[in-house]
Amino acid sequence: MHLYSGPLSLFAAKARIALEEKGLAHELTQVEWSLKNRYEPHHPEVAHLNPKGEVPVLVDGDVVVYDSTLICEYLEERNPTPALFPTDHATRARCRQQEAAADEVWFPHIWTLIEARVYPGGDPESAAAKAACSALASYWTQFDQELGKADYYCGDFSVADIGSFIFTNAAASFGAPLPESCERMRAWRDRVAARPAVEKITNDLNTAALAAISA
Ligand SMILES: N[C@@H](CCC(=O)N[C@@H](CS)C(=O)NCC(=O)O)C(=O)O
Repeated sequence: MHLYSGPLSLFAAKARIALEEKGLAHELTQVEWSLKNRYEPHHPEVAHLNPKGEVPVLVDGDVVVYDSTLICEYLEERNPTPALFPTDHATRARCRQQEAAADEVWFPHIWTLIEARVYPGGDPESAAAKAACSALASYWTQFDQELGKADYYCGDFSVADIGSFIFTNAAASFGAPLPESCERMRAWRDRVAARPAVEKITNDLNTAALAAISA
């Protein structure tokens, strides 16, 4: 298998963690990214394989899958163990819903913070950045309550934890950390961070972030 990733791509990090958790051998291509040009020009293979021009893209023989959510689902069906999705339909739906919420409800606010804090011309004190921090704070409180006493969001570790962790971790770097009041979520974050697969990919993201800052 071959994964096209991006050194700072949070979506690609989700796919990378799933591959590592399942212990699946793969080659990795990190496409170019810079503060100035972002992903332009797109990597030619990514442009060819994904009409959206985005990473991650997984190539497995003749099979091409783009989109982190679909890649995680493909990997689960290809290699069901260790499982990254719950088995019963209701918990599986809850898992998928949280993974989608992290991508589509949390991430837009994190993107607002990235634009405000990382890219030239952004204003970390803007009304939009403040609104993003306050929206994320309410999602953290909600997640903390939903987690209850469970170690992981759906009981066992799943893709809901992968996506939620990646975006929670990024949000903390961009001004929306977990408050002390979210004790259960903070313990969950530490538990997820300590998993070898997660630690490996988080270290790669941190190294890439440092390189981008000092470039
Ligand atoms: N929904 C997609 C989102 C993927 C995405 O937004 N990828 C970004 C990097 S994090 C990208 O490749 N952007 C290319 C561009 O902006 O041109 C997924 O889950 O994989």
